Amino acid sequence: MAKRHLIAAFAAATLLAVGANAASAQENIKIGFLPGVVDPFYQVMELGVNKAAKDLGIEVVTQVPPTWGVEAQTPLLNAMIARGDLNYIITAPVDKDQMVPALQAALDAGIKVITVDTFLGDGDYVNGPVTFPISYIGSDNVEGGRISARGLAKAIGGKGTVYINSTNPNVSSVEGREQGFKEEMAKDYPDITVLGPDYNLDDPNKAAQQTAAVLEQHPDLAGVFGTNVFSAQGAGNAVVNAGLGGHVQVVAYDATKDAIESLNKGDVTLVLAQKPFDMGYLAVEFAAADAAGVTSLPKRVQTGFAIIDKDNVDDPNYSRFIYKAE
Ligand code: T6T
Repeated sequence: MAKRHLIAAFAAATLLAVGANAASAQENIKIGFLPGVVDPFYQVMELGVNKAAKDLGIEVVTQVPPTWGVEAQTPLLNAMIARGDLNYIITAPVDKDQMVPALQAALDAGIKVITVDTFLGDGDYVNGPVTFPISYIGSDNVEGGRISARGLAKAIGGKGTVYINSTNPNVSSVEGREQGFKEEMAKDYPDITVLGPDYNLDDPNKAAQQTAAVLEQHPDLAGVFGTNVFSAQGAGNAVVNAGLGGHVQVVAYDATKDAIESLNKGDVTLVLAQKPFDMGYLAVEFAAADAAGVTSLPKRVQTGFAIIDKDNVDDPNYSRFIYKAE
């Protein structure tokens, strides 16, 4: 064989070998997916995880906590570690500090961690207090809070009292939303007073009761910001039950069908759609890339928003981001 052909044959064989290694790295990894709770947001994220797993030929084991909290998420995480067959865990930590030791234990057991939607520590996995996760893939929730503040301020004509209903303290996602909302109101809207947050522990009934109490105490309430699916749902129901639908403006984080129905009825002003499908899909791709030897994965990926109002809700460029879990 001429030298030229020998070199070509060697190069082809090397490429094949690299390809085979990459393929086997993907085929051999097994991923655990542990979201925050059962809700439409994480159901769509699971669709993204499963689609990427199918596309890449990777096995995924999913466990979903029935309620939001460290006491519900930790035993499922421990069980995932105890299986002994997982290489990666993709998870939304339900508390930015309290979930650190259990996830550090996963790493110590040889399982690499990617966080989606929520972060550990301060979310800066390069210079912050927690750096062991491969990446944090999720929305810029502080910016989402600012967008919500601007939307609500505009809807109430730049003055009045507004109220935040949220889930739990120390959850990076909703904490960021509250922070961005308050900062934006303090910066640009001196005639708006912000009440809350009240914490509903991710229970829509509690959110409704809390909002009903605020409506009673503040009959002049102009607007409500619900920082996630169940906060917005409960707070929105309280507004409607008080006969104030369309009068008290509601901004809803998370584009569930329920939120969009309320938008169409005029009971909700603005809906922020996150991109949970992208978060799930990208996280699986990151695990596969890491297993294949990629070393330059970004430690932070922002997935963006679609901001849905009554003028664009039927535009497919926006409506495609409504959470459809089936
Ligand atoms: O808003 C999402 C998620 O981003 C948040 O971390 C927790 O609540 C949701 O899952 C919606 O219920």
